[in-house]
Amino acid sequence: MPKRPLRHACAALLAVTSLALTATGCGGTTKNDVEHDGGSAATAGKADPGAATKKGLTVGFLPKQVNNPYFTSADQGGRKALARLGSHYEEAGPSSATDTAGQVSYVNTLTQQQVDAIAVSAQDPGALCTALKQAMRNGIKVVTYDSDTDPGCRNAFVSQAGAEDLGRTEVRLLARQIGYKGEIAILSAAQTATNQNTWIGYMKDELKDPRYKNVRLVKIAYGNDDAQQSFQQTQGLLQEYPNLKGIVSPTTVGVKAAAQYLSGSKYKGKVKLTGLGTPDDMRKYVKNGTVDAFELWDPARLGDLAARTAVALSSGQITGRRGERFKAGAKTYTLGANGVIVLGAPTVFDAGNIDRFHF
Ligand code: RAM
Repeated sequence: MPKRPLRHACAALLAVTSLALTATGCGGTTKNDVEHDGGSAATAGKADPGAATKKGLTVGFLPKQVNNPYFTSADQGGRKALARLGSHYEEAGPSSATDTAGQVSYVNTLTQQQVDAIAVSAQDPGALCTALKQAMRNGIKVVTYDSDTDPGCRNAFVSQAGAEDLGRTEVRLLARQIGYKGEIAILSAAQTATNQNTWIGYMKDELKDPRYKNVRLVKIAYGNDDAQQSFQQTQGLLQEYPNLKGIVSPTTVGVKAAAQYLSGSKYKGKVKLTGLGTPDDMRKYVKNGTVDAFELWDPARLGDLAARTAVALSSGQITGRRGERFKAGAKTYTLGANGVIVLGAPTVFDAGNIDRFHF
C-alpha cells in the first residue's frame, strides 16, 4: 500500500480517537513499521548510507516551549539547515514547559498533516509515547533533540553533549567556585524534564566523590522554565537556606532568573551561581560580578543537526541503529547505543571569552 494514502487514512482515524488507532494498529503491516532494537525504535530494513538525500520533505519542529529564546535559536538552526537541503520547516509547540498535553496534541496535529519527520524536545519521557509511536506507524520519522523520550518512542536522539559530562562538569564548576565547602541547591526546569533529570542524576553521582565531602546538596527546586517562577524559587532557596553557598541551574531560563535575583540582592558575588545559560542572557551578570562561569552548547547547531538527522532518516541513510553513520554538513556522525547522536563538547563561558559568543 502506498505510504501517503495509508497515512492519510490513519490521520483521518486519528481525528476520531487515538485510542481507536492503537487498537486497530493502523499502518501495522507497512514497511515503515517500527521494530525495537534493544533501545531506539529503528525502522525495519537496512540503512543505505549511499542513498540520495531527499528534497521537498517537511520536518515539524516541536520544542518544549516556543517562547523560550533557547528554542528560538535551536529551531532557527533547524530551519536554515532544511532550507539548505531543499526541504521545508514547520514549528509548533506550547508556550509553557509544563504543558505535556499540549505537546501530545501538537504531535497528533503534525501526524494529521502528514509531515515526513518530527523533531521534538520532550517535556516528559513517557507522556508523548503513544502519539509518537502512532506517528512512526504512519511512516513519520521521529527525532528527539535536547530532551529525549523513552528510546522506543523515537528513531534517534540528538543530544547536545554527553549527558554525564554535563552533569559532572556543572558540579565541578560550582564546587571550585565555593572552595569545595558549603550548602548548594539545584534550580531546575520542569520536574518531568528528561534532560534536566538525567543531568541531575549525574550531579548527584559526582557529589559522592570524597572531594565533595564538605559540599551538601540541600534542595532541588523547580522553576518550570518560567522566568517569574524561577526568580521566586531562587528567592525562596535563599530564605530557606541562609547559609547557601551556591546554586547550579541547568536551564537557560532558570540560570538567567537566578542571576537576575542574585544581582539585585545582598548575595551578589557571595552566593555562586553556575549552570547552562546563553552568552547573550548571561553577559551582563558575568560583567557585573554575579556569575564567574557557566556553560552551554550552540543551540542553533543542535537544531541544525536535528534537522539533518530527520532528513537522513527520511532518506533511508540511517534507520536508528547503533553504528550507522551519516554526513551532516562537513561532519560525519555515528549513532551510539539507543540511537543517540552527540553534538559535541559544550563551551565554558567566563569574563575572558564571553564577548566572542553571540547567541
Ligand atoms: C532550557 C530548556 C532546555 C535546556 C536548556 C539548557 O532552555 O529546559 O531543554 O536544554 O534550558
